[in-house]
Amino acid sequence: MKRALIIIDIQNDFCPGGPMAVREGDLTVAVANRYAREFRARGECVVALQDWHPNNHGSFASVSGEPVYTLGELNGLAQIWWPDHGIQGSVGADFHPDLDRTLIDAVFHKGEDVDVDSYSAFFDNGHRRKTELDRWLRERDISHLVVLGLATDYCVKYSVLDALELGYQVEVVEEGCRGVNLNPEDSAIAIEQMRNQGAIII
Ligand code: VGL
Ligand code: ZN
Repeated sequence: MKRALIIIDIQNDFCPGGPMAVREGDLTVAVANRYAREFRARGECVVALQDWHPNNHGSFASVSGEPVYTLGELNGLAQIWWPDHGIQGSVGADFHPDLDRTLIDAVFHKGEDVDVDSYSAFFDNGHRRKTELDRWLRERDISHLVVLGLATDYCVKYSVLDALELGYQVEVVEEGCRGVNLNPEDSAIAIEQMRNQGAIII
């Protein structure tokens, strides 16, 4: 059984001070670094994801003209209109400065297609297109994922649910995750959904 650590979207825009700040988002950094050091010390892989949108991404409230954090529809899929975030090449899209990049073996991007949002590390929200992550993991016979990062109720949740569906064993490091919580219960509900689908919450 080979394992990989999957670090989800620990980017400046999702940390305090950013346009889409997740409360205590920056507290995930030390946890990520600690796990990453342990994985590397055992010769296991560390992978990081980045939300990586073009500046006119269809999920942006600035593009739809709707108020931020309200619900609408983008190409037939339910869509929350987000503040501009994760713009390719911007400082905001960069990893948090304290995240130790020297421990990361591979970086994967998601959300590059303007027409569809992409919370999961594996698929867009319409499950039409797949990132390279699944193939990269399979090529290395990695069957067990340890997941942490931002945000519990969006990118962490959808990445974990897709990973379970793809047949991975998944552990979620709860202390290494924080949520957007548009409704205060959202992260707790997300943790329960992940657990119900077979994830082990540690
Ligand atoms: C995320 C909403 C939109 C996340 C990214 O990283 O959880 N959520 N884009
Ligand atoms: Zn996004």
